[in-house]
Amino acid sequence: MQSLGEEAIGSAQALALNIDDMCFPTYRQQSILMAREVPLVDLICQLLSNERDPLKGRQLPIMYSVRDHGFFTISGNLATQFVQGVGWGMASAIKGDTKIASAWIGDGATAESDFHTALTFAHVYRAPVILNVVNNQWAISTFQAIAGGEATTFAGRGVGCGIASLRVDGNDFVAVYAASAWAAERARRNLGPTMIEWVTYRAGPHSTSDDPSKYRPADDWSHFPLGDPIARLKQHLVKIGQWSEEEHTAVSAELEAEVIAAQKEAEQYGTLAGGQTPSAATMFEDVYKEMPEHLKRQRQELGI
Ligand SMILES: Cc1ncc(C[n+]2csc(CCOP(=O)(O)OP(=O)(O)O)c2C)c(N)n1
Ligand SMILES: [Mg+2]
Repeated sequence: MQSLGEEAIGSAQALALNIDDMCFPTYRQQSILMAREVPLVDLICQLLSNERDPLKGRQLPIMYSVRDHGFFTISGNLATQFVQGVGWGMASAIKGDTKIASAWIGDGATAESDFHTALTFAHVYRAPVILNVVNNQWAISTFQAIAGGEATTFAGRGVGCGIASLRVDGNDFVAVYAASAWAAERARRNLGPTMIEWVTYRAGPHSTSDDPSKYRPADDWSHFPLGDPIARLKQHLVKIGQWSEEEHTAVSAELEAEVIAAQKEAEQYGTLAGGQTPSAATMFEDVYKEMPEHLKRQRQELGI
């Protein structure tokens, strides 16, 4: 799963949050991990399911889980993030804490009942949560209008539930930061939840098993009026004199080298073909606090 075309959303919101605020992301907000400086090597080791995979081969490759960076386990079950994020926010408020939650959902997944349940609970209990709806126009091959995004906006559903709601250009990094900071401040001051519909475009395929040319014109993204978030941020910074073409080229090369070096390092701990996977003994660990007798016996039978 990629975030091509949607990079600004997760990364700018992460900068507007405190490090101990809890994010309940979908697979499209991997940029939160990068903004929170989770080592790329760890992420790549999970992609390779190798001996340093932090989740020991128990999760799908991109379904990260980084508790100490406030990144709740990505779940393949869509919309669960909304109810979990609202519940976490309610718990934080009940404890008298000032930590807030940031919950994420896609346009398609708003059709799940969890979305509506989360809105009701967020409103009724004034949960300190940012309810992010990423409207990237597509739910695999299904256009967002099928989930109701044209008859009314997704943000409009929050208004119907009595929740302060915004519809924001998700490809404008600065706007994402500003709207997120406003919503975070409201949540922290106990003024209640905020819903934000981020309007963006899923520029890449849904996943590596998807071929978008089967259901949309190949050049569709180039016609999207909100453009490319990275190019726009660059243009803005150059215009206000905070950045230059030369700096951009240099940093792009630096980052590319960083990614390649991280990949090389991760591959030393095993590749998909290399067979350096977590030992079979690890499948008995981390399930029970004290390993029950029958599991100890099974482990002995395997001789590991
Ligand atoms: C509850 C549930 N229903 C269906 C699926 C299958 N599924 C996986 S991704 C996806 C499309 C989701 O689209 P959207 O919510 O717009 O998110 P996006 O992929 O665009 O970020 C579907 C239907 C699932 N994983 N979970
Ligand atoms: Mg979508």
